[in-house]
Amino acid sequence: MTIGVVIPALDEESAIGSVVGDLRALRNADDGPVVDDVVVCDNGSTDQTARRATEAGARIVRESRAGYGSACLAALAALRPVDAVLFTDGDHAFHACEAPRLLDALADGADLAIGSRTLGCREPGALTRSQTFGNAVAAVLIRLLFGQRVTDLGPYRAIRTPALARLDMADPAFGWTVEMQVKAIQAGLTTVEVPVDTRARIGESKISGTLRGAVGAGAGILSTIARLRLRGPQAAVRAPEEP
Ligand SMILES: Nc1nc2c(ncn2[C@@H]2O[C@H](COP(=O)(O)OP(=O)(O)O)[C@@H](O)[C@H]2O)c(=O)[nH]1
Ligand SMILES: [Mg+2]
Repeated sequence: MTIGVVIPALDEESAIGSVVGDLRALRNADDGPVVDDVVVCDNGSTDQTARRATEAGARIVRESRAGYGSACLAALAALRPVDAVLFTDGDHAFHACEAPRLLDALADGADLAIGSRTLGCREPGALTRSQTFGNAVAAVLIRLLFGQRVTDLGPYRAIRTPALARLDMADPAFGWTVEMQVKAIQAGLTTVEVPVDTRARIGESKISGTLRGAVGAGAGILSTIARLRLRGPQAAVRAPEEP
């Protein structure tokens, strides 16, 4: 399987070099690279994020529309053709060495492998209270409204490219992660959770560590869940492509 990596990054100059470098350094059993392409989407960083990412071996795209989902969409559009996409954050919260476990889950037949932070070990400070609370609420809602047990909306995840194409991802902001999970349920895709460990991030949180970010993320997640429930499965996903 060829693998492309998507990393949304906003002012992550102190972390992004290690994030990209660690992914680029991963080797499979044949000593070949595990990841074939790494695209960092920078939308509006005022620091050296783009330069550090490029030096470490990533390609950069810039997106003028702010937001986590916009950044992911722009990076996806720039990615070379690959069999599967790995999403990770640019803040050093996740361990690159755990990426092969997410990718193995795809090789074993899953369409979508979500890295669950609640099933893994968390360093002190790795998850804020608002993240833990928001995840718990979202997990209950997904179980009640869509009938699937989930433990996390973790952003560290891998998905097969044809499955991703079916989901017609669109959320420009913080609803992105839950949109993917809920649409995957609606499309009847096979989703598995893989425990991942979480470190305390390098640098300042842009989302859950600020009041504005936490409220925005909470509202974005809840409104996405409500919207997808109201629209129903037919409207939410594309039919599989003809072979
Ligand atoms: N491109 C882009 N990246 C963002 C934006 N907001 C957050 N990020 C990135 O998304 C990832 C997760 O954000 P983070 O601040 O760690 O959120 P937290 O883990 O909820 O505290 C990091 O790589 C951020 O740099 C945004 O508006 N645009
Ligand atoms: Mg983070």
